[in-house]
Amino acid sequence: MTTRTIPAGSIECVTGDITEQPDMDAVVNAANAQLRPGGGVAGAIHRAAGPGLEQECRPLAPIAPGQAVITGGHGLPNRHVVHCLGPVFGHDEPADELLAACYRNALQQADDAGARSIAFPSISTGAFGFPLEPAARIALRTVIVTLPGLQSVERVRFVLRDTQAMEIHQRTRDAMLAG
Ligand code: AR6
Repeated sequence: MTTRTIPAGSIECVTGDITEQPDMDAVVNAANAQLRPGGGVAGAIHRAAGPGLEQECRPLAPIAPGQAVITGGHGLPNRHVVHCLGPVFGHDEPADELLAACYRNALQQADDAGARSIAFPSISTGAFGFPLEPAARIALRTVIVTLPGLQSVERVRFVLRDTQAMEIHQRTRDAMLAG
């Protein structure tokens, strides 16, 4: 894991599994509109959380691209799960703005709930096909500009599935914070 600290808080990059971040108050789900289990991150989060999560999600669905809703963590080691619907690349437009809205709205939901730390996967870069490099730039830029306006969130972690995604996020973060 590597960490960079700015006045408003710290931004961490780590390789790993979003369901195995016990020291974070909130984790983010790369959800589907119906807030159902599905594959990828959503499948892993619902598997680890258990059926209570799907039950809590049901009345909150459907959500629109860019939107975020918050639930409890159930069987996860985290107090909150923030469910975001990323844009389907090549379909939901403007994709960049919708992806930025995911990160901004997720941070705001966690902040409103009093969370001090939140872990994100790379939203939209799996089944939804968003290319990793531009997605990383949008994610990092949105976190860097949003953090100073938040009350309680002070630690943001990006949990990346492989070393390539980890290196892209780390390089993007360090370039944005340089100078
Ligand atoms: N921990 C961290 N990152 C992960 C994990 C994990 N356990 N599993 C996958 N990734 P995706 P999307 C990475 O497809 O593109 C679902 O079926 C993965 O390598 O989970 O927003 C939902 O039901 C990729 O880089 O989310 C939706 O229908 C990133 O997380 C749809 O997929 C996101 O991959 C959402 O698609």
